[in-house]
Amino acid sequence: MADRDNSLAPSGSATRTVPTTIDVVVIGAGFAGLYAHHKFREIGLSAFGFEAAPEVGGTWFWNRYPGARCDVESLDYSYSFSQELLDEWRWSERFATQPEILSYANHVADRFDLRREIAFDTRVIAATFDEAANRWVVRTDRGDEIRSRYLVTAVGSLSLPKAPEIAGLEDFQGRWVQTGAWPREPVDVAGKRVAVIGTGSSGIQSIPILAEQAAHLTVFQRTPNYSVPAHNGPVDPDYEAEVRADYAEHHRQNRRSKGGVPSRIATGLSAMAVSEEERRAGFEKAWQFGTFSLQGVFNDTTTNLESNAAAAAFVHDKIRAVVKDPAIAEKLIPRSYPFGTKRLCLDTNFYATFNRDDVELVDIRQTPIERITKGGIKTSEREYPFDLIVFATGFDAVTGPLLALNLKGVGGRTLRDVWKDGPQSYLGLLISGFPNLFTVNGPSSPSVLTNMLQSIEHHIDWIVECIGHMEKDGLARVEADEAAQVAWAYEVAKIADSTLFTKADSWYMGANVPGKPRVFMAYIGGFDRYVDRCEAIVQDGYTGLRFTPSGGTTSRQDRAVPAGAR
Ligand code: N01
Repeated sequence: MADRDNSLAPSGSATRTVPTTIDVVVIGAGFAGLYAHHKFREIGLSAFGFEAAPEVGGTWFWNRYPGARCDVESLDYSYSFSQELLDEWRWSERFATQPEILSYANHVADRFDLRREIAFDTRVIAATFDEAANRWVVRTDRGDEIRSRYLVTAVGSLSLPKAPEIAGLEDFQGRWVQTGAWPREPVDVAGKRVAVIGTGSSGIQSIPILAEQAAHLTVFQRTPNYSVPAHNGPVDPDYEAEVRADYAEHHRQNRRSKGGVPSRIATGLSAMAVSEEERRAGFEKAWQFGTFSLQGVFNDTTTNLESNAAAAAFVHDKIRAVVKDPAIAEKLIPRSYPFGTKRLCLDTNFYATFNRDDVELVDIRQTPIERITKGGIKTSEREYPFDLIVFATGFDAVTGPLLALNLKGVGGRTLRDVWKDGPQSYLGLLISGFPNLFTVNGPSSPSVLTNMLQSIEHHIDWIVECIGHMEKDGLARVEADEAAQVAWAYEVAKIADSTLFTKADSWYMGANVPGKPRVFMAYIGGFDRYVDRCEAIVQDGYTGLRFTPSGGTTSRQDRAVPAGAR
């Protein structure tokens, strides 16, 4: 949901030719959508894409709030499919900023000439499977209707911002914005009284920058988060040279890791198997190194309560050491869930920002927000005046963007209905009852627990291989076998339950959206194991998938390549 100053008007003047039939419709032109277009072109299938934003970039188009940057190192958060692309692109910082990542997405779109098959400023509002013809019928908010043999959703996992859930917003006479749909034109913060609601990654990244610009900043915190210093800076030239010397090996190691990026400092030991001194030294090394290594320096931090408590206590001490006012430090210390079970944040000066005289922290568990008023925010304690309210309140993650597509499968069943008790999917790639639909980074794939660029490339490669197999063997239809899907869901849940992750009220669990089923939405068995599993399924002749041979319905016309759009 965009803020009211942020509506991106359709660029109606642009030339826009949407074909009526196509091999593949790809929804979304972020990193997944772009790569999908490149791959489908490679195997000679026609593809057409829709993108709600006016340009490519997906999450990196929308999340342009101050301080937005990636929390995966730039050298890893890059496509690996093209050696030329790797050779020609240079990242300036260890963790790239949103503008730099958006330029990268634009560079890729230009370099591989990907825009001509994408209609921008166009949102898919519904897609229905026509069983008789084995076609998806896709409709958009601009009145397009297109029929395709395959439908690929590349809609992102964190792309549907949660609506602000606080009463009275319509009365507010100042300005309000959301981090997840930040306006393109500059938002005037200088000299303003600013509120930030939310202290997840988006809040934690933006708060230090907003504090520098605003006259006064008030942070409304519901649940404190664990954050580690990013130690950002220029890309280390020695490390870059090492990676570039053998990029294929670097990429191979990424795929063989648990999260799509191997830890460079993991000990492989339980935190409880070493002395207290060694444990502290391990945590300290991870703290100084940055990235998510505090979670992985010992191998049981998110599975063993004792090890977890040791990591938590280490961060608690760090917070106390940075934040000068002990009462504020105690408010910032997370206690209500195990360390790392809500997504760990990487920050630059987050905790130190609370040492500023012009920054205030309001614990809304102690003094809840009652409503937004004409002039600001009223808690149970008092009313705070504001010129600008920033909602850093997160997303309807993973399932939200898929449900928003209004998908209708076999027998006219809607995805919303099929998923009313939680998402069901085979490998996060296919859904029983929704033939020829492929979901990139769908629920029950490793997705949000990994370096997304790795997961994206892996999923698109797998999908394109599967579709290539269907083309070669004249198969008209594929869907997940229901029993295989149930077995996969069981396995995913069993692994999640063996960790501490299910103990937190996190967005991974759907707990941040009122009424959302409580299900751990990602495969946490490791990216390496997941990749192996996907490969084994292919080797075994696509176990768990049901194919239907072509009844000769594919016509030449259906396969025609469209005249380019835009
Ligand atoms: O969202 P979040 P986010 N009233 O859900 C609070 C990725 N990401 O946009 O914890 C008051 O984490 C909520 O409180 P609580 C990354 O994967 C990556 O920050 O629900 N408060 C929480 O504090 C990340 O995990 C990058 O009690 C409300 C905050 O708002 C994911 O996106 C950068 C509220 C929301 O935190 C989401 O991060 C940014 C309400 N009604 C994001 N509703 C990088 O790559 C929610 N909150 C660096």
